[in-house]
Amino acid sequence: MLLKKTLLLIALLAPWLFASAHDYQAGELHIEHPWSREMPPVAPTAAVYFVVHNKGSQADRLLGAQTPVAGKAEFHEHLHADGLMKMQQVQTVDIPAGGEVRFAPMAYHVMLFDLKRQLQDGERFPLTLTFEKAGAVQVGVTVQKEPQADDAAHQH
Ligand SMILES: [Cu+2]
Repeated sequence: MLLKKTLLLIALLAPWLFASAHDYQAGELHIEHPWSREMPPVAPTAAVYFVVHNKGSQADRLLGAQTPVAGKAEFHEHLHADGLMKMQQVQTVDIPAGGEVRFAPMAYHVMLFDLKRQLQDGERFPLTLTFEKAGAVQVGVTVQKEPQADDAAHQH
């Protein structure tokens, strides 16, 4: 009896407990916790982060991203060159078989240009990611003030 009640309680609480840890499936790919940091109202750009796990035996490749909230979305990587840190556009991102690629601050990110409005803490906006093999998948990007919830979500 007690066990049943406990399970029921967990089932009821789970959506709130894991509200920030959302994920998506596209074929053999698993896309974990897409998020973006809230930017000041005047900021013309924002960045989107997530982790792509490839559970399959074939490599895949991220070819493009699109969202209705921005005029343009590009893949960027961070580089250290001559003691400086800069970011530069990459056309595609390889997702190795059985591996994972982390889009995170100071690493790969999806850069959004020509934002049509401020993205605010707590909202979720759609982003379509197109993969060479897995095809197109729409994910929901959660806007957060801080990255902590994301870090916590990955401690497993
Ligand atoms: Cu960038």
